[in-house]
Amino acid sequence: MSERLRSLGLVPFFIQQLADTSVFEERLGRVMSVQRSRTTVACESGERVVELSSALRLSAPIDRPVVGDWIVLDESLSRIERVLDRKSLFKRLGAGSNHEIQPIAANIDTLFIVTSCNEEFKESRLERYLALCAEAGATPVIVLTKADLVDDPGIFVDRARSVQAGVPVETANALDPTTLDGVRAWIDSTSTVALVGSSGVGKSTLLNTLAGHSLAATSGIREQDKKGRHTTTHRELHILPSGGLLIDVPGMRELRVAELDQSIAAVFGDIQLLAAQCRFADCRHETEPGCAVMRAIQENEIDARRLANYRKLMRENALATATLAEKRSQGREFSKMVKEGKRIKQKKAET
Ligand SMILES: Nc1nc2c(ncn2[C@@H]2O[C@H](COP(=O)(O)OP(=O)(O)OP(=O)(O)O)[C@@H](O)[C@H]2O)c(=O)[nH]1
Ligand SMILES: [Mg+2]
Ligand SMILES: [Zn+2]
Repeated sequence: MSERLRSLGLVPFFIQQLADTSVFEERLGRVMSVQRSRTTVACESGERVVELSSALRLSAPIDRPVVGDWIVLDESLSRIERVLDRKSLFKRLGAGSNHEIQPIAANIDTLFIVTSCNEEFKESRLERYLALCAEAGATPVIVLTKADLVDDPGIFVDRARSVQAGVPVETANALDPTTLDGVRAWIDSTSTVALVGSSGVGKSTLLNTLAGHSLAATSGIREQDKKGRHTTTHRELHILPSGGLLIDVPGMRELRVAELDQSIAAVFGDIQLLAAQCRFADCRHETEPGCAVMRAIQENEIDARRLANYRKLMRENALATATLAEKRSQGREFSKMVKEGKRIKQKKAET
């Protein structure tokens, strides 16, 4: 395997998908960014802007190349012919009225869920990110930035630790490289880390400080509400000079969930465990007698916010999953109708 492709994160999982690697090496590439119709890939011979094959252009968003993907180019090295199977995929339900699963970043090993030691910090948002991370198949790390701006970052560390047992929490002043040893421990020369979190939490700042020079633009947050200015506008994969791959993801306003029942449950293991002790198997943990979850809330073992968010995510997920299923079946019905129409037309032409 070439050194350059290895430093881009190429591992046997992808090579195994190619019948003859010696032919393919110069045609293999990794998607560094996708900006509208402009797709940039890095390959053995350097970076190039490429097109998509017509089949890929017409495919569903989830099947099109996304940042982090490993792809195979055509012989002229100007068009993506194939997207290799992904090791992991961070995705969400498209924002607004676009009811479609939108891929965010592919083939990530670790997800840095970045949040700040200020009003931006919300347990419910972390729970949402963690559920999406579990579904993606990546290892989550909560990174608490702006630890330099509070007297006691320990309060935020405790709050972050309470969100899901076992998830590592690292604190940082994203502007100061001497505070980043904890964060650095999660980065190695061949793995890929994606940075996600609200606008203004310091994702690009962290990237720049880890790199030792400016790779991405950053800008101040609004003082009155600590909100960011959506400085980063597209997702981009960066290679650190010391090795390691970081995907900087713009702050997302909406992070809707769909099709991830089990992954939500994984984040709320404590509630699941209690629910197993409820008297009724279909207990909704509202007013039912013998409800172990409500009892735990009364006894302050879990907080009401956490249960409310669990319910909210499960409800949102069920609704979105049903809508998606309906949309897909309508799509299938429609293509059946088109096929049937064609068949009748052909029959008529024959007679
Ligand atoms: N004091 C302090 N300031 C920080 C820290 N991290 C980020 N900042 C500042 O916060 C502001 C926003 O940082 P960015 O890196 O642009 O935030 P971002 O997460 O990339 O935001 P988007 O690109 O909009 O998603 C900048 O002014 C940074 O200097 C930190 O740990 N400590
Ligand atoms: Mg940014
Ligand atoms: Zn119950």
